[in-house]
Amino acid sequence: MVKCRVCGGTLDEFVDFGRQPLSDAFLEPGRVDDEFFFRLAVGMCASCTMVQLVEEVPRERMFREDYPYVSSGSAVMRDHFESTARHFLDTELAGSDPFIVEIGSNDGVMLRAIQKAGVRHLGVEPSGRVAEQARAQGVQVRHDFFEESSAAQMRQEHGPADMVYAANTLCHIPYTDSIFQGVDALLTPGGVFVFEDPYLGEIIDRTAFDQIYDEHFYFFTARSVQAMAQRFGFRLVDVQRLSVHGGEVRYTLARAGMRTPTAAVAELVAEEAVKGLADLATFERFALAVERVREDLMTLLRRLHAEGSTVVAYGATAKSATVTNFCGIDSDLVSFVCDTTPAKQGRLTPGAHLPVRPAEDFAAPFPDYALLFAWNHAAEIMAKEEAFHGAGGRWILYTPDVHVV
Ligand code: DWN
Ligand code: SAH
Ligand code: ZN
Repeated sequence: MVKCRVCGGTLDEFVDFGRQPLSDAFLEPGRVDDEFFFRLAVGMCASCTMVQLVEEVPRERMFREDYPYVSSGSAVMRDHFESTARHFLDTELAGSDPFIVEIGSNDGVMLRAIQKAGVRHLGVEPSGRVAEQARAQGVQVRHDFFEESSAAQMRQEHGPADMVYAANTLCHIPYTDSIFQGVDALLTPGGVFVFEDPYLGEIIDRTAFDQIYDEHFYFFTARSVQAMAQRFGFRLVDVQRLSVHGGEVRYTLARAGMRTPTAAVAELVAEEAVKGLADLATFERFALAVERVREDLMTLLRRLHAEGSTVVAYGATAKSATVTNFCGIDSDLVSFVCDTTPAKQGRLTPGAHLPVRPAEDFAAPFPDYALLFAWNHAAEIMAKEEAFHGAGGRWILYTPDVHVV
């Protein structure tokens, strides 16, 4: 019986993607035989309603020296984090000599604006190369995993923090007890813990099954975050929906009794009850919708292949590991994936072994069809690649269903 990583309750499994590789382990062409695989399946806790993976991948396998994802690769994300930093500077960090700690600061996409404002900050980032990229821009980074012990040291070295922030990172960390103990050790009495992650409500609405991969351990709702916060002496005091990465929610937590929750919290919790975001039946319907997408996508790709159309993929996302390996997409159906990330180029995608090529190869010449793995950046990419569409090229999307535009 698999137990909930937050509360120890029993997990009800509702979808199984089978054997999957590490989503961000892009392979050197000569080294394809020592890949790590695990069983990717998701369940909901019958007690606290937290939706989570049933199998945990050791963190050191994922967040290594050569972790390839760089947050600054999207202009929309750069803007998002710059305005996030400005918002924090105007609110939580407006007092005297404020201090912010960011968990999973990556290449410093958010903290560099904090640094430019001359505000005390510390990023905590276990992946060496991106941590170094942040430092090269003047951002203070502790090359480490955030957890209880590292947080206690940070408190000793730097004093209390007015806020702890994590974007697209808290959902990556199974060990919530250690995280909350660390946050508790670091925060001032009136401080806040703010984190933003893909929202389960959006994943269900969009049948965005590719948000499910090794690194995404939790799929939050306001209700499950509320229960988790309460367990560790915190309260959910605000929620804000964000449009980035296919739909996220930013959660604000404060110590019990320190802040009055906004109306938005109760509204979102009520909306979730109506949508059935704690009902197993909702997730069983999701699992059926996922099957449908797989069938439709493979039918389309096989037809295009039979017709002699050229198909390449756009964006070697972590998400796409689930799509390629669950659906069975190989390099006969999709000849390569183009991507702007130097660390991914010249490598093969995990499991499916599609070659990754530089973004410039997309236009040399344009394919007939482009499978948009980075669908969460659709507006940015489609605007950038207008010439592709203008030349008759068509985008293939698979969320919420398979369609061509
Ligand atoms: O949660 C996570 C998010 C924040 O980032 C991590 N676990 C891992 C990663 O997930 P992902 O790889 O699915 O994220 P993205 O942002 O959807 O990845 C986009 C990919 O597409 C990157 O490799 C960069 C690339 N790209 C591109 O080639 N041209 C992106 C844009 C915007 C472009 O124009
Ligand atoms: N905040 C960035 C990066 C998200 S990717 C953004 O929103 O774009 C997730 C990041 O979390 C990776 O850089 C990974 O190395 C980091 N990470 C994973 N576990 C962590 C932990 N325990 N403490 C701090 N960072 C962690
Ligand atoms: Zn639970």
